[in-house]
Amino acid sequence: MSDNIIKVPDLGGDGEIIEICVQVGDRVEAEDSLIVVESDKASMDVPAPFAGTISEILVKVGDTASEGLEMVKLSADTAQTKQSESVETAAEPEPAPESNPAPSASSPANAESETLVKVPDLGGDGEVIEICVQVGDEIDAEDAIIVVESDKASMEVPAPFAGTVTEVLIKTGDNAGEGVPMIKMKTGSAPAAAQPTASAEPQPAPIEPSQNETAKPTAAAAAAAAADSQIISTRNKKVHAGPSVRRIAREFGVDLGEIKGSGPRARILKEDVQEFVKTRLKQPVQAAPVATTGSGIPAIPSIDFSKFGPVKEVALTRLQQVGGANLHRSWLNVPHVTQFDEADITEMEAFRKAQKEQGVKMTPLPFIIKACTTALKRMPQFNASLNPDGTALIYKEYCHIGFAVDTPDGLLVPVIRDADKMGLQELSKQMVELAGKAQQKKLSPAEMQGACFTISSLGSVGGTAFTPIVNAPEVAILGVSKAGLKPVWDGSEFKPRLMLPLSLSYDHRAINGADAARFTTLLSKLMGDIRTLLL
Ligand code: CAO
Repeated sequence: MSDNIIKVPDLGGDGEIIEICVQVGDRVEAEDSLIVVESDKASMDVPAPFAGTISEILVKVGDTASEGLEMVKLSADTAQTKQSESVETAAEPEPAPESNPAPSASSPANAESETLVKVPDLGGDGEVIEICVQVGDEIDAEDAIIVVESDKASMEVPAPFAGTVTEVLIKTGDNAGEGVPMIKMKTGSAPAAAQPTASAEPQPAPIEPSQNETAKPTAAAAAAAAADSQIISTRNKKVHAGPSVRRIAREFGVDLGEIKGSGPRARILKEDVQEFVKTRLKQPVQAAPVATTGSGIPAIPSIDFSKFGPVKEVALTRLQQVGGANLHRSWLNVPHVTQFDEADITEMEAFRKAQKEQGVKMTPLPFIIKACTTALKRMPQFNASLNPDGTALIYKEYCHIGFAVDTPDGLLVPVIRDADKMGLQELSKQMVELAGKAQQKKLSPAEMQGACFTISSLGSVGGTAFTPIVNAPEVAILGVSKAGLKPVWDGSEFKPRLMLPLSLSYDHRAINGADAARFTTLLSKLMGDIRTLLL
């Protein structure tokens, strides 16, 4: 065992250490994350260059991670010491040895040096179907140099760094096997992102951007590019587009199948996507996405139903369109799970009916809202939202409850503010008032905002269970179905009990399954004995 000081490699700029992923005594494998660094562009894991045991940590969260900063001491196994020495050298800002370049590019050692860029490992051979550069072109890192087509996919081979093309050594029709020279490039300076890392030799990758950046023509990057730039069929149409164009299209939610490419072989260029988005923005509001979705999701083919029989097309109301788009967004973004349960509301119903006889009309819903606010107080993780990047839970110290109202124009969700501070009668009054306003289209935007948790009651309609869609960024929604009499075993005999079906859908990123089961169990308990609501 020997101690090796592991230093921060060239990250292409400074960043702040936001996480230390190891502790003294930890055994790490090569490539395991040591620290996470955040710059203004991305957060990146800095991996261990070889396997070993952490003997000392030399940095702390908040430190500036500059190139050469000593991060940890790593005791390598004896067998690995030799490799570790070269690793430490590699972590120093020294040029890569010219004699053993990575398969993709020889590293530019000096400013203005000419660099031979070769085809990286693409996971198999393919035919060059397009040359994307000419002599004299100034290209950026990741710009496509050639397009290779195999029997599985077409893929762009990106430039490993920015520079000027000085010679093109490959032509269409050539076989693009690993190591085939593609172009020569002149670089102004030795760029960090272009440092060749992955190769047949297990060299340490100095850094791996965690945000899906593929700056280096590694085997993994090539595979990702291959997957990304596969010729996909959208609306029964083949599209040619590279990874960067596909990324932009995904960001804008654009279906590439709708775009006519202006590049060679109808290839879709960045400008085509930008132009498409500009044109779309000028058009009136789009209907909720039905046949096409973007985000790389296969589109549902549009069908002429009149081929099969008479049809009539009726436009969705604006409310249905907007509501549909919101539901679709939640459905796509939130990993949903639904927890089912039943509450014995026999006693609650007896109380409600007694109240009714005395002239206090109330449906079960105010009781359900009351039970929910009480449960939300006890389990505040349900009265919360994930922050936008999903790294923290924002707990709300208020408790506003949304409830779904079915109107002829579509679904509306008015919000009862500070529902936790109200008694049953006040809740009932608010509910009736807001539901009435919803029916008459008189709800103000403020009356539909700020909910922490939503209830969707189909109890007056029927059904035994359903899976409601979480009203994101809320983290859970309670679906309520129709209560019915069921024989329930009380330990000595079956008794007829009025059972209320509950369906709790939740965002599994924020809520774990056990807590969801605890929440519905708590709700059942509270509704089973409404005296507990007073506690
Ligand atoms: N089980 C059995 N009976 C129920 C019940 C339940 N879970 N919930 C309500 N009922 C009964 C009520 O008690 C009432 O009967 P009585 O007059 O005899 O007391 C009857 O059903 C009608 O109730 P209601 O619909 O007038 O009142 P509500 O408080 O239950 O609901 C509101 C109000 C606005 C939520 C409801 O009218 C509504 O719009 N629900 C639809 C919500 C919806 O569409 N959700 C789906 C969203 S996802 O697409």
